[in-house]
Amino acid sequence: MFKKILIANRGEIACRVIATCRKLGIRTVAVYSEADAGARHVRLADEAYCVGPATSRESYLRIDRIIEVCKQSGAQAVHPGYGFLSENESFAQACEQNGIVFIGPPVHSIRAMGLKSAAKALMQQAKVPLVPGYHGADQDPSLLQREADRIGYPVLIKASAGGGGKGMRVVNGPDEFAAALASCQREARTSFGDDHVLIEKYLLQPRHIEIQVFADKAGHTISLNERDCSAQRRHQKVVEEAPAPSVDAKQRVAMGRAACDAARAVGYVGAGTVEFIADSAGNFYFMEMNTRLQVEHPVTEMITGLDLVEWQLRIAAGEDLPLTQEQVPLNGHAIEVRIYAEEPEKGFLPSVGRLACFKTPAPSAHVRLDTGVEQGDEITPHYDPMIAKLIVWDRTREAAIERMLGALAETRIVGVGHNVNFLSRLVDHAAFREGRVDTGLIERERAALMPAATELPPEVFQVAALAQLSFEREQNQSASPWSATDGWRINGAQTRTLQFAAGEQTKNVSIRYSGNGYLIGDQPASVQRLSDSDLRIDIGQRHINAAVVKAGEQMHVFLGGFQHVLTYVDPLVHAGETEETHGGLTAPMPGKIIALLSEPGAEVAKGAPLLVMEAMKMELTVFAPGKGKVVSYLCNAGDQVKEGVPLVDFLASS
Ligand code: MV4
Repeated sequence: MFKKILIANRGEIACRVIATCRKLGIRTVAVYSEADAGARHVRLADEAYCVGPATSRESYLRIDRIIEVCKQSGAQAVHPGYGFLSENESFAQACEQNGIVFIGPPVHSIRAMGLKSAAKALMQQAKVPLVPGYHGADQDPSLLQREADRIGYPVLIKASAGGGGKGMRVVNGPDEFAAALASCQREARTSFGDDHVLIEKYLLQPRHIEIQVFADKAGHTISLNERDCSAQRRHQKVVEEAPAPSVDAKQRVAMGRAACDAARAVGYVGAGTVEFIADSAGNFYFMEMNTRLQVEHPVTEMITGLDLVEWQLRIAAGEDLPLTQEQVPLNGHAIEVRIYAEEPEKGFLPSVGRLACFKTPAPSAHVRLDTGVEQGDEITPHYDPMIAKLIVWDRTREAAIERMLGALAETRIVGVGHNVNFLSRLVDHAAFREGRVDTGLIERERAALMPAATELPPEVFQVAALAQLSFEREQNQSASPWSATDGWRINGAQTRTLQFAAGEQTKNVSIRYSGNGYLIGDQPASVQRLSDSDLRIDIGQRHINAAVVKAGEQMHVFLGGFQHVLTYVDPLVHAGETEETHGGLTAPMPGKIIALLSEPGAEVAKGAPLLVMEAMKMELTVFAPGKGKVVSYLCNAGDQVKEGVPLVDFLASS
């Protein structure tokens, strides 16, 4: 086994790999960008080296620097994690040339799966089921049109060099084909430098089911069951689970065999994932093979009890697979959700900021949390906005769903926008509970998953008000008794009215002081602090367990499994203020302008989409803040913009 390895990655996956290395007594070398100098993976590793500025291209993607650090530190092998250099042939090759073991498949396997058309031809030879289609070398447009007509509409045109949903066009009929082909080729040429396409029958509402495979250098290849990753939003996976609710034992064996055939066909070694799409009739078809460890590998670990990173290390060090196909366990059910720094309420706008509060459920046999950040760390705009993966396990799928809802309810994140409430609604949704998950679910159910801001229950405001009083009381206890600012003592009044705002809604809560407690209306109320944020509240006969975290004027109320954000309108802070008018429209974060959606002079309604930009690997839309006029655009498609740069000269109408 290796004595020391380098981890060419950051964030949660770097931390994940370090954990297994520690267990096996392997020393770890981290690399980091200037933006990550204080990151958790740097804190956990035995040694760490800066490889460049924040931009990935200048740091985590610098093959030369990473090889240099291997030599300098004496690392014998490199674990690439996922993303960055994990599926980069040149990197795997550079490792080999420098006598460093690449903890991943051989260069030829990465190359064979990199090009879709060539991979499909190989899969056809290996008798792996393929979606009916055309993947030939002849790219004559009239031939492609004839092939599409033969396959039957709808068809999907895919860029051969594409992946992860980029460079695809759905074509619904023969007369749409030529234009869609031209547009797909144009995108493929600019994005991948290769305009080769293939054509497939387009399956409606498929499930995304993938098989984890492992192969050793002796040629043994086995599958470790499937994962269902159908719950996606714009090709970003949101929830993954194992086993797949739609797959029975027979189909599992068939898919496992097909996946092993696919891996053998490219001489695979190490951990890999063979992606299939499956229709409602139980047919499944090869899509692509990911030649790396995947983000969602923990659900497979939970149902098999195996450490997949340990297997990767052992195989890379030349050991044989420790189990035969028949010995692979499948116990219970595991679900993973990806907690992202993004705001579902604002069109999933990525969010950046410092994690003022980051509390997660305690790890156990049922709950696992993989993360690269801790409370106090910052989510920056430079990398993927994933904050953490929350993984649960239980005996049955139903029990795992309840575990997940409980774990999400215990998760408290303040300081950046996040999708925890959204995840709770998704996992609790009837379609998800019933296992009716396909790739269109989130889009179809967006109204249920992102309910328009409704009036919050009065209880939320009452909890916030009681929490505010308890915070004030605590502050005053540590100061001189004469500095007490409780409204009723200053004014000698018996009633204190606290004002809160939540979205468009404002609410006053009046609380009367009564002996050693409070009265809300005619209900006696009390509040007890259990920790810095946990509260035990009694209102009338009701006991309420809640938590309230203050961040400036914001009060984050965690109640009944959901997080509510209120603003406490502190009269001392707001004295003398006048209402602010809306400012210009500026870039919410650094990124690239993708498209302008309106035109100068256009009169638009509140919420009208004005432009699309790409930031943190996500597309985000900038909307009109109110009814008004687009005076002019201050940017063009293709521009790289810094945070805060004005994008649109917008004139709000009164
Ligand atoms: C498809 C398809 C329907 N029919 N191919 C999207 C990403 C890439 N890996 C393959 N993708 C798809 N290929 C045919 N012939 C639908 C998708 C697809 C999809 C696949 C898996 C998970 C989510 C998806 C979301 C939209 C479309």
